[in-house]
Amino acid sequence: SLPVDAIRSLADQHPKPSHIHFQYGTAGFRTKGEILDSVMFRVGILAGLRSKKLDGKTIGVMVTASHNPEPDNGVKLVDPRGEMLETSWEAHATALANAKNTDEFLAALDTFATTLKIDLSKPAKVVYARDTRPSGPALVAALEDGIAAIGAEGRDAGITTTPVLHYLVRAINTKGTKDEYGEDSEEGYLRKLSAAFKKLVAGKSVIPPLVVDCANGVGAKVANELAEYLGDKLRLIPVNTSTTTPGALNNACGADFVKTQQKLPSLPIELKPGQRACSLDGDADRLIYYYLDDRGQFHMLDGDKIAALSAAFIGELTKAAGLDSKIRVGIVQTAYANGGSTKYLSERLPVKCVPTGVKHLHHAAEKFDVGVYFEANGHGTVLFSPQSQEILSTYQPSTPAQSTALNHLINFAEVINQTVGDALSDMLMVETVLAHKSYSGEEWDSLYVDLPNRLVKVVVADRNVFKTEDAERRLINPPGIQAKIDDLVHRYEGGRAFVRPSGTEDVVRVYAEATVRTQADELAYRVAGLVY
Ligand code: NG1
Ligand code: ZN
Repeated sequence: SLPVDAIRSLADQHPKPSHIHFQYGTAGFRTKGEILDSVMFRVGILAGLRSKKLDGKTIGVMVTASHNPEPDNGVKLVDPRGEMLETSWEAHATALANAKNTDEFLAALDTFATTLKIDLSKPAKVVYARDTRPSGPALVAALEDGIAAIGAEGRDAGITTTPVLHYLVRAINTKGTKDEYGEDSEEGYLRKLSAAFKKLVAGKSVIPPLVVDCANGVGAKVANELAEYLGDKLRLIPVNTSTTTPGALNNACGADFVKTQQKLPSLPIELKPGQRACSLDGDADRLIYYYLDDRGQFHMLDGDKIAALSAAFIGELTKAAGLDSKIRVGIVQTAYANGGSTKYLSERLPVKCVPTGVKHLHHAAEKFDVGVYFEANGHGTVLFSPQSQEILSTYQPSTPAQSTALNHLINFAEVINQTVGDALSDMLMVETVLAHKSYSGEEWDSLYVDLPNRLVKVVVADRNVFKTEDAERRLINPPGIQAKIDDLVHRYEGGRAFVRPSGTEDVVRVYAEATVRTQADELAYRVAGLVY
């Protein structure tokens, strides 16, 4: 049965603020850090119960608000394979977080454990980490109270990136099995990635140094460590690494800033023409590249460009290895993918469009032998199915060229963090492809031309009335609006626009693209006018 007394006495120390409704959204709970104490405590208990439900497998908890402002914070659960929490548990998390007081919370827990048939006598293990936000330590303390209250064993992974935490969860749960993912430590992660990268670029000419904007967040710590492991193979220049300067996190820098502002972040060094640089977001699970051309003009290489670069390369490798009939490469995008990328990719490979949110992308990518998924904002990874991993490890190449390609594929699967989007791992993947193809940023950029686009937020009375279909590309409610959007879109050359409620902010997002910059802007603002 539930350790009611232990839970009660600790729960009383973490009361829920009365006027607030919490929601487990696409990125877990996310709001101002100062109101999250009760949520953290309850998530600790929930993680313990999830672990018990899954026979004592280790569950992950990440405390971060990613690219959001410094005063924000958040928390999300990670399932045993390093993936996002199973969808059906999101509603349970929301219900538990909103129980009004300790009595209601205990009653909700009891019903929950009974309905889900959770065997409370099972052991429970939780591994947790946080980013660099000032609200982090207190929130982790509340989380630890929850973990202790349910009698789970907690492991503190300290301050690290979201993708490292996901990696840890998978590594811990596969330890000693034939699917062992890697050593279950941050060093193990760094060793795995850097070793695979070094094999991939062995014999390639010297790679020019890479500026890495760390958004003044936790990525700075791991990027600095990675730089040591990589040494001369790839000289990283981590910048925006001020993790203790108040207000610096994600401020005028980082992947989200670059993507949404479509301009250079503030950098302490000047980029030379053609020199490539990249930005991580506040928890290092998003990556955006860019460079300035000879005229000083800014060029962004976003998640779509990363998908195009890497998918094409994997396709070439499978062909060169003689495996193209056995290993089918596919791409998963969302409605935010630039129309230019969708055109380029669908002429070459199968492309699937799914609703926003990593879990949708991840699950769709699992249906391919090798599934490449990226959100335009730079969150993404590549998944090798168990069958294709099996093929790679047993295949007998018949020529030296096939053998080389096979080894590259094997190392490619190692350099990629297959649990979740990982800025640093994706960066090594990009650098691998650039080195193999001897591409500059400009050559990579020229794979296809991005359509000018504009993303705007609209604050509405109730975003929940906005309902979509067709992977969020069409609005079905409020009635009548989609017809008006269609009308507008037809008037713009290369026009495309859609409206959807955000899953992480209390806003509705409007996206528009068109052949000409001013037209894309105009279309976005006119569509926004329809929902306002
Ligand atoms: P919402 O707020 O639902 O648009 C945002 C991003 C998603 C995803 C999630 C989770 C955009 C337009 N949306 O979702 O792609 O990354 O946050 O962090 O970038
Ligand atoms: Zn993030």
